[in-house]
Amino acid sequence: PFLDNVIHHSEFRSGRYTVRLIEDHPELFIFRKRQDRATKLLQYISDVTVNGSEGIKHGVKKPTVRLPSFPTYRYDDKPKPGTRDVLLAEGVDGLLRMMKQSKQLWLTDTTLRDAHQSLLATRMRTYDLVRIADVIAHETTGYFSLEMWGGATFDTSMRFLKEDPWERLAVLRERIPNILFQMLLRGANAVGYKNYPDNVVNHFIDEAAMAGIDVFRIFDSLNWVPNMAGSIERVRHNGMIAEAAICYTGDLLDEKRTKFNLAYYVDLAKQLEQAGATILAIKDMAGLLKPQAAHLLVKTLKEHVGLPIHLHTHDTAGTGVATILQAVEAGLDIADVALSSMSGQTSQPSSSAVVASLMNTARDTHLDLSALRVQSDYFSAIREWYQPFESGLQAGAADVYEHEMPGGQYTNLQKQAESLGLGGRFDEVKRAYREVNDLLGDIVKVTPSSKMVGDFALFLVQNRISAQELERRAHELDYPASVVDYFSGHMGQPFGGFPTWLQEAVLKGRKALKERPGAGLPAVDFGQLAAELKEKTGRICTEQDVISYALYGQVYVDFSVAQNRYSNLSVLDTGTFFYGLRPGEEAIVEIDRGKTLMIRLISVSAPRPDGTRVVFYELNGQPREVEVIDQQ
Ligand code: 3PY
Ligand code: ZN
Repeated sequence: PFLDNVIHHSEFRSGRYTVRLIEDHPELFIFRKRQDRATKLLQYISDVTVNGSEGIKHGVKKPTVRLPSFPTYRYDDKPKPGTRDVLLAEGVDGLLRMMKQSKQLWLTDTTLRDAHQSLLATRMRTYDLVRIADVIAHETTGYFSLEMWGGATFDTSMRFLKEDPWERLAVLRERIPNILFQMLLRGANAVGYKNYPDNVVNHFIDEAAMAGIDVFRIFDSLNWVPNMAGSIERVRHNGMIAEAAICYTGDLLDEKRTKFNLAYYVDLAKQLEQAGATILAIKDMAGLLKPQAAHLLVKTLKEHVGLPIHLHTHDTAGTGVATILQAVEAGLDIADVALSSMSGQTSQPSSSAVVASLMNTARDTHLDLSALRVQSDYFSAIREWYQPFESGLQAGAADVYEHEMPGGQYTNLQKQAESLGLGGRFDEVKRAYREVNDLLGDIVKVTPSSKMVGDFALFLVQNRISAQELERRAHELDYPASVVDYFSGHMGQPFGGFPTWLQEAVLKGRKALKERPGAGLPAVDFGQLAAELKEKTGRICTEQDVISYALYGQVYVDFSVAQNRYSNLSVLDTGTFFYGLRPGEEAIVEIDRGKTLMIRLISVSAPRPDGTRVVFYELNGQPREVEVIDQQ
């Protein structure tokens, strides 16, 4: 077990360990009890088979998935060197120099994070990502980076998938050592929905850098630089790439919408350059940046700041590829795309469309279309498993210019609406979303401000209150917690300030913060937190566990309890994880390298008088039975 601990330790995996690894890390001597993992996994499969899983009701038809063939590699096959090798050998400056000299357009593939956050409510499991990881490392080495962590993946993996986000990072890092890994960091909100104490954000950045994140895209949900400066500095302190983002909203080309104009973005970009950003990102989280506006914005920013520019857009209305190409005309350095089967609509524009468009031009990306196709075919097949999380949209929709909802929020808000019984009234929710934006004085909407606008919109729809009625009755209402938080200044300060009438109505005499919230939050005592966590979970925790707990509290505890009950569920194939097994079906589960369980479900008994059923299996040829409470 000691050797096991060492080889799984993040510093050991990242190759950044020193000879003092063992002395500096007492947790290496913590040996988790050997558990009967087979029994725990059978318990999970039985629970799902009888009762369904989160978001998928019992009885939903299990899709048939036929995986296309793709190349396989031996463990000791080394992929060709990529951008990460340049970063490790020549540092940040060396990497930027190399990129500039190359003249090509560089691409970030978002399939492993934003694409599935935007299309499938962030539900894609580590199991499915890892299986294609070797192919990515070997066949598409020429990316700038892979966005594979952060945003909602941290929350969703623990809350819904019962997976450890740190484990996802570790296993992908091991398989893809050569391409930069990029994460989305919500500045002072880290990977959560509220401002955290500075030492939590700093500690999170340190651990993420050590575990293998190279590029941190840092943004603030109100474009408020004081909430980003600390993260930029900390990423730099770790020797990593601080990509600071300006969030784009409104419409630069619309002369009637003057609040977020060119001067606003240039000023913001200059402040971020001053704060120490390595790269400037334009984060068009909703897909509102039209092609000509992208040209104007990139060209103007290039005239005023000296940083490479990285464009992130969503293809919601269908303008994504055109937007990227116009930005390339204006000198864009890096663009975000997703594999074609995971692109379009609320996701990123298609990588193959961009690669093909630039082929044989001065900005040729040098990526291979057939290699992209193999990966796209893989995701096209496994996407079937995630059918219940699809938005139901058949094509792009220009109503995004009305509601301005971030792509990454769309399917998540839809799920939130369904859970409140408002699934059939989502059009009303989208309209209310826009009305709330107008009531707030037109604000930047991205996590967590977008979550607040979404909560506010759901509140209005659920209570059947129109925007006009709200204006009349503002003082009588009790608002959702996130709305109170926003008006209390706990997310920072919006550009142009709060509408006073609404702020007074929401706060009802409570005081609003004007300062940076993190500055007033007491530092967290991680030692005390570790002790508390041990008490709650009965487990001795690693530094990563403690950080997850500091960020996610009860969500982490629930996840940890689920892990104690079921063991590590990321070993299960996705069909079994979401839909369980039918009589006669088999799951082959590799619980450790070379250690495999053959699980065959034989039958499920009728309910007994006490409400339980018995599920009969063959486990590696031996009969086993598991009792489950039927909750249907
Ligand atoms: C997130 O913060 O999760 C986002 O994707 C914002 O666009
Ligand atoms: Zn996005």
